[in-house]
Amino acid sequence: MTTTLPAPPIAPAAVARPYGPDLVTFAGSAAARLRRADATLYDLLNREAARQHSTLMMVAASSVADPSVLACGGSALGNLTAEGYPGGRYHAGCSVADDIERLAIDRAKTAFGAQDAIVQPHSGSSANLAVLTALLAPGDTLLGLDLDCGGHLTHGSPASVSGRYYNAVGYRLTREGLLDYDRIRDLALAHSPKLIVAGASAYPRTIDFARFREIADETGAYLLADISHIAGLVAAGLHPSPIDHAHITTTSTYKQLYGPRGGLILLGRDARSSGPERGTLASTMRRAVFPFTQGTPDLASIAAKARALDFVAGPDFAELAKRLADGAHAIAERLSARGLPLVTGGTDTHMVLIDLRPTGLTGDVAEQALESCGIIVNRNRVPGDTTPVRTTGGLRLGSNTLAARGMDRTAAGACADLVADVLDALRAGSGVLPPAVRSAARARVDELCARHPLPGYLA
Ligand code: DSN
Repeated sequence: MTTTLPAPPIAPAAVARPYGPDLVTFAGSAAARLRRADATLYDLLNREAARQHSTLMMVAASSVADPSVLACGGSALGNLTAEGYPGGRYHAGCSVADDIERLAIDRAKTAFGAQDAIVQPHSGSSANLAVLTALLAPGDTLLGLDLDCGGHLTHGSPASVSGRYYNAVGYRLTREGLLDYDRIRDLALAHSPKLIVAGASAYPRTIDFARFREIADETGAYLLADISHIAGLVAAGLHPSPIDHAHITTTSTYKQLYGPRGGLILLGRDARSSGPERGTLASTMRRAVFPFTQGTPDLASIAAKARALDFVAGPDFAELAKRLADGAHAIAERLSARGLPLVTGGTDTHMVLIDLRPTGLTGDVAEQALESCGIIVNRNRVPGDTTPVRTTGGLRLGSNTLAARGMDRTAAGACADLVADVLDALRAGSGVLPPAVRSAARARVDELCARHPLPGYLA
C-alpha cells in the first residue's frame, strides 16, 4: 500500500476512443499469440479444455463458467493494481476499475437481495478468514460444523488458521447425518462462541438459517452463513436464503454461481448495525478484506464475478437452478434404486453423498475407477467415517456441471446409472475394474458428452 494523491479522471477523449471488442484482451488473437510464444503451455491448456469437454464433471464443488466469464478473467484488467475500494483507491488509473467494481457490487446485491456486498475476496476461504479476523481475537471461540461431518477447513479445522488460532468447537450430525439444532444450541450455551458458522462442504440437506440465528441471538454470537455450495439455489429461491438471518454471508463464486475463482461477502439487514469496534458491520468487513487480509484486488476476477452475477440475476438462471436440483434428485433416486446407501437417504440440494462403507469399497479406489471411465467425482468422508482422510469411506457427487450441459432428470439419472455400473463392477472385481466395463462406460460418457456439450465453448 502506498500513499498517493487522488488521481485526476481520465480525459474524456481517451475514454471515448473506439476500442473494438478485440481489445478486451489487448489482442484479439490472444490464443494464437500464446501458441506462438509458448507451445508447451498452449498444449497443456488445450489438453485441459479437451479433458473438460470429454468427461462428466460430477464434483459437487465444481461448475463450468460461461466463456464470457472466462473472457473477463483473461482481460487487460489483470494488469491493474488498484488497492482500496471504488472512489478511494491508493493508485491512479482506477476510474474504469471503479465502475466495474461498483457494477459487480450492484449485481451481487441484486442477485441475493443483499444490502451490501464486498466483491474483492480472492476465494470463499479468503472471505471466511476475513470475517474471522474481523470478529474474533486470537483464542476466541468459534462454533462450526466438524470437517469430518462435512464442514469446511475454514470453519475451525485444526489443519487451518481457523482452528489453529481460534478456539474452535465443532458440532456434529445426528446418526442419520442431519444437523441437530438442539445440540448446536447446547454447545453454544456451554461455550459462548463469539461466532457460529452455518454452512458446509458436504451436507446434502436444507440448512435452517433462521434457527441458527435464534441460537446466535440467544447466546450473543455473530452468525456467519457460508453458502459456497448452495449459493445458486439460494439466489434462485430454491433454498432458504440466509442473507437477512446471518450477520454475514460468504460464498465462493466458482461453484454454483458458475463464475470465476473468487469469493463474496454479503450483508443483509445487519449491514448497517454497529461493528465490533468502529463503524458498521459492513465497513468492518470491508476493512477486514482490505487492508487487513488482502492487498490489491483482482479486478479481472471482479469483472468476471459481475458477468456471472448478471447471469445469476437473469431470467435463465432459475431454469438452470431447477435443472440442477432436479438432476441431483434423479441421481439420488437412481443410486438408491441401485442399492447404494446415501447419507440422509437423499438430497435437498445439488449434492449426493454415497456411503461406500457397506459396499466394502473405499472412496479413493472408487474415485480412481470412475475417473478412468471419464466420470469425475471426489472421495469424501461421511458421518462416522474412521477411514483415513486420503482414503475415505464415501463419495461426493454434484449436479452443477451436468445441469449446465443441459442434462435433464433422465440424463442425470443415466449418469448415476453409469456410476452405479462402475461401482458394481468394481465391487464384483474386489476393487479391480474389468477393462470391458471401463471401455463400455467410457463409450457411454463420450456419447453423453457429445449429446450435451459444454455450453458456449464449441464454435
Ligand atoms: N470447499 C472445497 C470443496 O467443497 O470441495 C473446495 O471448494
